[in-house]
Amino acid sequence: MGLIQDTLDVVRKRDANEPEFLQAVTEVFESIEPAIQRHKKYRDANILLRIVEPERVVMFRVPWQDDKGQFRVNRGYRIQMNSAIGPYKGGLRFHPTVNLGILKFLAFEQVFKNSLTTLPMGGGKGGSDFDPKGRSDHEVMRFCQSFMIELCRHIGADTDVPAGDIGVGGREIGYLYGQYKRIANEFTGVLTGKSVSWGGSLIRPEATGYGCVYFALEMLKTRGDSLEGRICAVSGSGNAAQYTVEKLIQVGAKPVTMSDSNGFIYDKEGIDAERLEWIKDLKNVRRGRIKEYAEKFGAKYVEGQRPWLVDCHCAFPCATQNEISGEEANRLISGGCFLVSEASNMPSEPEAIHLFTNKKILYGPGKAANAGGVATSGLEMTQNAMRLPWSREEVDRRLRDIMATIHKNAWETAIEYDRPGNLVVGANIVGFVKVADAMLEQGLV
Ligand code: NDP
Ligand code: 2IT
Repeated sequence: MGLIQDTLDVVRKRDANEPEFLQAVTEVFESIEPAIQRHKKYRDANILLRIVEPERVVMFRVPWQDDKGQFRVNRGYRIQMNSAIGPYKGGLRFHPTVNLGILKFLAFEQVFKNSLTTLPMGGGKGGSDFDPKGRSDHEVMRFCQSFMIELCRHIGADTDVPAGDIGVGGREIGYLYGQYKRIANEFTGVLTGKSVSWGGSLIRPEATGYGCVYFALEMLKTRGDSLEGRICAVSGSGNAAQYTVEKLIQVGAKPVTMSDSNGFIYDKEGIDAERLEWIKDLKNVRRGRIKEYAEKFGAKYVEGQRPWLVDCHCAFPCATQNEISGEEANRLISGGCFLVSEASNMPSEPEAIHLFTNKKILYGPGKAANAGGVATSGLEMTQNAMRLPWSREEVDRRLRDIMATIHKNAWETAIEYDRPGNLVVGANIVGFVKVADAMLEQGLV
């Protein structure tokens, strides 16, 4: 369609050096074409050109001192993408590959994801090219404190509420929150993913992984199927992966792989609850490498490869963007895979998405399938505002309900726009329409 391609041309020219951002925008714009075609109001208001430009981008210097006393400098960012339906909301990523384009792609995805959750949250993302790997707790603390000295001017419980992402977990959120509190002299819900004893929500650590499995179960329900006895390939071994595996074990599935950036382990007996506890200690406390699992339990370790070589029924990418190529998608399908539920953001390359949708396997795109993390962050904000915590059961029930609603809305919208079963089209249109309508009602924003 002319307008969509014209807008994509503008973005391609303006943001030519941001390939991940262009990839995310192209996927969303091409899949919402039926809605743009059906509703003249979006064309008249040139809403695509407006929604693709961040409301605000902050970039800043983060100076810190390592344990040897050496002066170091990293680059910090916060992308405040869209606040049409609520305060900016989205995680912080600390990883050496972080740059403006990566964070813009993540912030853009976050806008539609947050809209899908049904909660009032705008979209944002931030982070730094700081690499926490191999750094002592003291170094991480000093870095977080320096990062927050600048970030604190731009955030607030009703303005912008960051959380974790790759390289930012409970430890980092603690240091960031402590520094914010010293500077602002107030105890508010300015970050989510906090510890339960000082304002965090039960189930928030579990939420991304649990939610991703709940979403898979919703997809399976449409075929009268379940995860019972299903062999599952999982990538990553961080927060999203650990709780995906935990829920898979609970629902009777058989997770057989996990990975990190060096390689993957294959345990054909299945990773059980006891072995998963060992992995949590390895990754969250000892901060070691997944290879050690193979040495400890006699499983197979494949260096330099991703888990998609393994025959499986279901795949749960939980590591990073572009972690399933077209070739790997082909391999997955020929190995018997009929379901992909994405806990990571944009894990499938465009060729892989085309294959999944053309072959009509059950495919849950990240912004729907991994929305449980940010949705539970929204529930943490609610509890902070009420100053009243909910029980584990209460939060888990709400998370389940939200994941079921996201699936239902995407499923029904795909039918409404003549793309039955296509949750990419369904989810992107649902996410887009709410934000676009809010922007139209708020005037030229
Ligand atoms: P963690 O930092 O806890 O874990 C990340 C995992 O992915 C690690 O095993 C890491 O391996 C691996 N990984 C990271 N980068 C790469 C890379 N470039 N190549 C290969 N492996 C890599 O992060 P999370 O589990 O929180 O995040 C994982 C994914 O889930 C991300 O895409 C994130 O955006 C998404 N997500 C996270 C949510 C959350 O609430 N945390 C919510 C929704 C989505 P290594 O240790 O070797 O780096
Ligand atoms: O990508 C994501 O949705 C997250 N990293 C979680 C964001 C949040 O605000 O909880």
